[in-house]
Amino acid sequence: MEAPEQYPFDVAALRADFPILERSVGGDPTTPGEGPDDDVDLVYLDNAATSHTPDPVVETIADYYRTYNSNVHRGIHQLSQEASVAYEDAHDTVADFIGAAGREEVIFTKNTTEAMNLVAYAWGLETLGPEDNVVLTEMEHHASLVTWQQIGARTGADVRYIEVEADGTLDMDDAAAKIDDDTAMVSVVHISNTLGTVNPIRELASMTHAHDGLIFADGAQSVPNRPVDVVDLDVDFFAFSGHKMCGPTGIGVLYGRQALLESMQPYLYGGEMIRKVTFEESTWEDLPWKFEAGTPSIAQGIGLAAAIDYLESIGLERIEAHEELLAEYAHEQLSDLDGVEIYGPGGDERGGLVAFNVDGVHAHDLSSILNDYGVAVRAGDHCTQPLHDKLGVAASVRASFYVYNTVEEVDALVEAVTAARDLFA
Ligand code: C6P
Repeated sequence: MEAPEQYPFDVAALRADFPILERSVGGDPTTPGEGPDDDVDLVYLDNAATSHTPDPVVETIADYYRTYNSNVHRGIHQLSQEASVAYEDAHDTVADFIGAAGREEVIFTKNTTEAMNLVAYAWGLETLGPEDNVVLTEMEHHASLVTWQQIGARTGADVRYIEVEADGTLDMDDAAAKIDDDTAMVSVVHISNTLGTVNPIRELASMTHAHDGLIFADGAQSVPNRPVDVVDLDVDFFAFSGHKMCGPTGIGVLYGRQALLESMQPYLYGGEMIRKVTFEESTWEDLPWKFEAGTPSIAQGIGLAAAIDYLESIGLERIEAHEELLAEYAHEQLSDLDGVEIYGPGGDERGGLVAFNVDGVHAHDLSSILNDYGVAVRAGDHCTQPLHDKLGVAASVRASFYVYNTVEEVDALVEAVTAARDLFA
C-alpha cells in the first residue's frame, strides 16, 4: 500500500475494507445501527478489546458457509475434505506467522483465556506441588492471574508477582530475586493491556531457563501489531486471540513446544482427539488434534488464517510503526492536558494503547461523555484489578489503536476528553 507522508501505509485506502468505520453512533443502542438519533461519526478506539474485521476476512468466512460448510475430519465426502484441508492449512498459516516449527505446535482454542487454562490444567495441575512456585507479574491480565491463582490453591504451589515500577516497567531485580530454582512456570504478558508496557520476554526467558523453569508469554496485545517469533522470544508457551487482530471471535491460539505438548495429558476429552477407543481405555490423536476435542471453530480458524494474510499484506513492521506513531501522538497530546494522569511508560516505549484518568471524573462518566462524541474507548479495570489497586484507582479509561486509526481520530479523542474535563471543572 502507498504511504502518504505521515503513515507507513495508505490508511485511507485500508479503511475502505472496514465499512463499520463509516457508521455513525448516537442512537438507541438496543436497536444497533438503527437509532433515530444516529448523528456523530464513529471513532473506534477500543481495539485492544476487539478489533474490526475487514471485508476480505468476512468474505472468506462467508465463502466457507456458502460453499463448503461441513464438519472436519469426519466425512469422506467432498465438502468435509475441503473444510478439513482449509482448517488444517489454517494451522500451518499460524505456525508460519509466529515462527513455530509446524502445525503440531499450534493448538486452536476459543481465545487466549482458554489457551492459558489449557496449560494450567493439562500441565499445571499434573505437575505442580507445594515445593514449586509460579511467577507472574503485577500487570497480568486476569486470564493468567486468576487461572494460576486457582492452580496454586489446588496444588499448593506458591504464586508470586514481579513488581511493577512507578514508570510502569517491570522491576527486573525483583524478577531475578523471584525466579529461582523452585520456579516451575513464569507467565508474563508480552504487552500490558493497561500500561502498554512492552515486557522483555527474551531476558525473562533466559532467567527462567537458567533455573530450568518454563515460560508462557501472553501475546494477546502483541501478535496483532508487531512481528512475533516464538523461537526468537525463546518461550515455551505463547497465546493470542483472533478477535484482536482483524479475525473473528471464537478462535485463539496456544503455541507450545512440541516435546512439552507431547508430554501433556489432554485438557478436554471426547471426539476428534482420540485415536482408538475401547470400553476400557482410549488413546490420543497426534498433535495438535489431541488438544482440539469436539467440533472445532472451523469457520473461525479459516477466518483467522485470512486475517493473518490480511495483516501480512500490510506488513507487521509497518503496523508496528503505525501503532507507535499513534500511541506516541496520543500520549503527547493527552500529557499536555491539565488534570490528565496517564499510566505506563513514555509514549515512545509503549504498545498502541493509552490508559488514563481525568481528575475528578469517574472513568465511566468520562467514557460515557466520549461516547456522546462518537469516541469508543474502554472504561473499567481492563481485567487487571490488582494492578489498578496498585495504581490507587478503581478504574481507568483506555484508548487503543489499530491499523485503520488516524491522527485525526486521536485529535477527536483529545477534544472530547478536554470537553469532559471542562464540564466537570
Ligand atoms: N483483553 C481488553 O480489553 P480473550 O478475552 O481470552 O480473548 O483475551 C484475554 C486477554 C489476555 N491477555 C491480555 C493481555 C488481554 O488483553 C486479554 C484481553 C481485553 O483488554 C478484554 S479484557
